[in-house]
Amino acid sequence: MPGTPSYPDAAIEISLAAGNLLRYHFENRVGFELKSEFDLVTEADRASEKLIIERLRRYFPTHSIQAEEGGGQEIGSEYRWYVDPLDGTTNFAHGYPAWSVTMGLEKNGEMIAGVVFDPTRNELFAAEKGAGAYLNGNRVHVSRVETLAASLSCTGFPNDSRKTNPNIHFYYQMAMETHGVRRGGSAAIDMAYTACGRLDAFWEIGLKPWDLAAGKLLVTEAGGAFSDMHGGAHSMKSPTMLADNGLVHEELLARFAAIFRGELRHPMPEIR
Ligand code: 2AM
Ligand code: CA
Repeated sequence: MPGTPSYPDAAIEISLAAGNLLRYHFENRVGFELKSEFDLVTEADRASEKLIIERLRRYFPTHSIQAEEGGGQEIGSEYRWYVDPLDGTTNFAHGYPAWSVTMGLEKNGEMIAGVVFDPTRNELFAAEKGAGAYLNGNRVHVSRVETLAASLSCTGFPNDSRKTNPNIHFYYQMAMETHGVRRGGSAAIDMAYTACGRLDAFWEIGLKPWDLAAGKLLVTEAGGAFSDMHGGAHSMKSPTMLADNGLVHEELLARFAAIFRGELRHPMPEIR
């Protein structure tokens, strides 16, 4: 179709437009409703998704789309867009400035383009398969930190499974053994930060494909490692994920293996 942008350019153009719409909602404190006990969905999630899907359909009518709020359609294409119209809705709804719009394109099961846009800081992270990862047009790489002890990592807790989520054990152990663990609230931003070296590692249990599709490509194109938390290959169906700079990968997996086995280095201290 004449005037159709390339896949990365389309992802950039559409996420900028959606992000600007989200920023308007954020600044005007548009109200939110409860999806379930802890799951928030705002008018902004839906407005952003509508904008993204309309534009994707216009540019690429034959592509499948999987979007968090359900507006996409699986149409059996070799191309599939994963869309999170607002990643970090809880932060957004509370007025906490750490949220993003993210979208990634898969071809025959392999990520080929991905974007994470943080409208609060005007930071656009973009990656294309084989062409590297970029922040506002400048090439980025993962960090060079070599040990877990010297690392800054990050994790998150999906809203619907917090009571049964084993991740608090990983969070606790890592917080005791490293420079610190952040809990950002937008998995897409956390992976983008791992790609550009602000974080050395990010892991999470229970993410959905739209949360991590773009982040996965960003981290691998920035020279990092991406696997599940046992060190196996990560697929969109994997229940766990680990992204890191590659240098701390083996040490991190060894610590995770010990935590999975219940060998906690720091047992619960007594409260005096
Ligand atoms: P969201 O804001 O788009 O829901 C927390 O690190 C991450 O978990 C966020 O990216 C958040 O994305 C995601 N998340 C929240 N609830 C979730 C759920 N029920 N299932 C999967 N991911 C979820
Ligand atoms: Ca979302």
